[in-house]
Amino acid sequence: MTSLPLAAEMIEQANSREADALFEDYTALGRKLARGGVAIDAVKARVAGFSVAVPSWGAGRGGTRFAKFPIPGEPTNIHEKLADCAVVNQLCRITPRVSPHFPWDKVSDYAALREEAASLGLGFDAVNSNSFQDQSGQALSYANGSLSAQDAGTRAQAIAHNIECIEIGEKLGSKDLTVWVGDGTNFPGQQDFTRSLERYLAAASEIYAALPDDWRMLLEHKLFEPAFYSSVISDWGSSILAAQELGDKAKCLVDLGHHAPNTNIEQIVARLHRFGKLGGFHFNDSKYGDDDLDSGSINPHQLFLVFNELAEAQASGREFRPSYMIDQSHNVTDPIESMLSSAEAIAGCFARAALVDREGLHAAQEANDTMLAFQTLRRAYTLDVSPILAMARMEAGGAIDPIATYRASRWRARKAQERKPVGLGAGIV
Ligand code: PSV
Ligand code: MN
Repeated sequence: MTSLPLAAEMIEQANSREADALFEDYTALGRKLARGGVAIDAVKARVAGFSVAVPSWGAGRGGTRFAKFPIPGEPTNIHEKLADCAVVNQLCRITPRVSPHFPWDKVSDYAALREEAASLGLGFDAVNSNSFQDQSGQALSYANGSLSAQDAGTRAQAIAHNIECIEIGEKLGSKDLTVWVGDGTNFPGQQDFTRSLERYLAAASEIYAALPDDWRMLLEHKLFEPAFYSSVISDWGSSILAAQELGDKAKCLVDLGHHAPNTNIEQIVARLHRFGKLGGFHFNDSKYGDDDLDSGSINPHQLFLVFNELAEAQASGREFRPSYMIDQSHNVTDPIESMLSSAEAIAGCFARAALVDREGLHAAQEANDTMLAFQTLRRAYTLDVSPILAMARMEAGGAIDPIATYRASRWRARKAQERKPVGLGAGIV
């Protein structure tokens, strides 16, 4: 039986105060879109079908590698994280899956965890392995790498951990394993580029061999950090080459914060899709590096352009099955509010991309009418689609104004009475 964390009446009450204004705004936007031959209800139906997973680790106040500033009522384990993710989904209705990270989210009974999630209206998305950090009691250290480590025993340990993640994921109903390794070097000469990649490929192929038929292995590239001179899977080039070598079930995952500043990420999206290797996303935003800021908070235009390429990809007729996840670390906000804000930004870009006059865009491109092509994108980008998102949310039982309704629920203050305080320290979990 489903038992959602917030009282439905509280959401309905909050909505009743906003509903008239929403209907007015929705009607006005509907008229505007109709002038261009677009039916607003059709766009709303597409938005209603859109979803993005939230990361279990995103439910906590992460931190930078320097410090973290916990808040009272923060979740301290996977059960409390699920409850917070359920609050997010109950309010925004587009985050029905949680992406867990192991061993951070380890429990003794995964069937029970799956049931617990289902009772909160949640399922599980990709499982994430962690061979970028040592755990207490771990036999061998990842200080010198994991899947690409020189030491065969360390590689075997990292392989076994990834296979265990697949086994856990099967119990949770996941279908993807996301593999990000922090492997790389801090000094020129520290490791041989080719030999370390060879070791990574051999180890990754052992994990790949353990994938069930209907699973995918998502390879997440990252330019730097924790390794600051070279990373083994540093960019989409290394990622796609590794995915091609591993096989069909290996795809590439694009974390928006894992590129050099000003990289044309939307073009990478188009390339990966063209070669059948676009596996998924970790949405977040950044100004400098892997800042893990809230989606759309720094560069909403880039997020729109990524979704524009996704809309092109979907229309292309080629296989299109990217998995969407948020990957953020909240240092100074309530994580629930940040996830609500990000989910809205992501869905907003999805909606705007759906509103691009694609035929008009293609015609302008064919005619070399640069300004018209640009303006076709611009027209969609500058639309305020918030009435469409709010209407879809309300109709699904969510909140017209998710953050205001969350604040009115006093969820965090209530949890502060029940949950153990989170310790100080550094790091994202
Ligand atoms: C690495 O920076 C990363 O983006 C990977 O997705 C990790 O698994 C995640 O952050 C959480 O640490
Ligand atoms: Mn990531």
